[in-house]
Amino acid sequence: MQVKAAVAYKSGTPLSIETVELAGPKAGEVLVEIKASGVCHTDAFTLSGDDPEGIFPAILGHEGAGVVVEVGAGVASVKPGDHVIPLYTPECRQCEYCLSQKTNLCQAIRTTQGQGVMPDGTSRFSLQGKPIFHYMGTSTFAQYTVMPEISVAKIREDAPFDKVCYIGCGVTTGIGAVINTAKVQPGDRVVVFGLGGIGLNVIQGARMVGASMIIGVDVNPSRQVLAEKFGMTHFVNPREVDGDLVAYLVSLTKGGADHSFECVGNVDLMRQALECCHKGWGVSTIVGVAGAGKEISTRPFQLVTGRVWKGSAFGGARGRTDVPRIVDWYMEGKINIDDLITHVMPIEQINEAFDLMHEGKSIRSVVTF
Ligand code: NAD
Ligand code: AHE
Ligand code: ZN
Repeated sequence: MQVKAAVAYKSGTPLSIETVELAGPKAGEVLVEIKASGVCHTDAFTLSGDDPEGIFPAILGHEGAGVVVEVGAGVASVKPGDHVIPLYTPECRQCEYCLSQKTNLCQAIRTTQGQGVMPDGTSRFSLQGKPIFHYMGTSTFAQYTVMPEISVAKIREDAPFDKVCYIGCGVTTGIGAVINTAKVQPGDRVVVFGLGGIGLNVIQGARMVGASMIIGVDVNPSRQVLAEKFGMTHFVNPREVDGDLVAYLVSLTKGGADHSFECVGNVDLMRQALECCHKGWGVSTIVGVAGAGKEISTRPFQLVTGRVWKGSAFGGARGRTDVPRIVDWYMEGKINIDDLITHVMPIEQINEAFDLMHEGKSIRSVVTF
């Protein structure tokens, strides 16, 4: 079939709206009509050329919601008409990783997903006979996309696509990092570096679990008002701090944070996030994605003296199990998504969504089809 899609031809250039060819789902795959898709900083990261796995031409997008249109042979868990959220972290429930119950990082299709193809090694997308690569197994910047069955979470049908698409990455990543990965406890003092689409969800999660102090750190002062609405108790603009930021945060938290989260993707901030943690027990969770060639560093003494460095992908969530529950939380009013979706636009204007992100003017832009 012919489908409208935003194609990334090469790194560092705007996306191009094209009509591309999409082949139907093969065995174990599903064809999904994407109704809405958020634009995450990771899409911009890959488009910038900083992603070691970046591969072009590709159809980016990994924060979508839509409807199953057709299923391939052997697909049993979803049927045409089902509403779904695509999962860049699938959940096969059969691989060593899924069965371990120690991680959400299902590895059933990770190799081919990273190569931009379906599990059989081929792409379903093409243009003028040449393949276009899939992205993160989802490619939600297309009106229709094909995914493995294990890469979709079935959700309730009364949930609005243009809101719950954000659960496909940002909401789940932020709240999940707090609940699943860090396991923040009531009364904990929390520091969040980066108050964008992910960091504000970390703040929302920290408030949900009863953190007593939630400090937000961002160089963009316009983030303060919204962050306070989501539960931030103190705002710190590093550019307005006299002297060392780490010492300032340790003092503000009266000895160091119980938990910190890096939600920017900057390795210098990752070090500050670790070092502002409390001696003996503070845990720092890296959520931000750093570019090719970047490495983190600290004095090993920071770890010897009890600080812990962790990382979190997709908030430690098992998508097919956890995503429908998070959609329920939204529909029950337990979490706020609406105030974080600052811009909605047709797919034709997707490059404006990237501009707004880079200018610090949006939290989440959602494109619709
Ligand atoms: P965003 O652009 O919405 O927000 C980034 C925020 O960081 C902005 O508010 C910006 O002002 C702030 N910032 C930039 N430089 C800063 C500095 N030096 N000090 C303090 N604040 C600074 O991005 P996002 O969508 O929230 O994504 C954040 C990061 O999380 C990205 O690296 C993204 O790739 C990553 N991410 C990771 C996962 C995961 O599963 N681990 C999932 C989604 C996104
Ligand atoms: N491909 C990059 C890493 C990108 C990355 O870390 N992706 C996160 C999700 S970001 C969503 O916005 C993730 O889940 N990673 C786990 C995985 O298996 O990809 C690189 O550095 O090569
Ligand atoms: Zn994302």
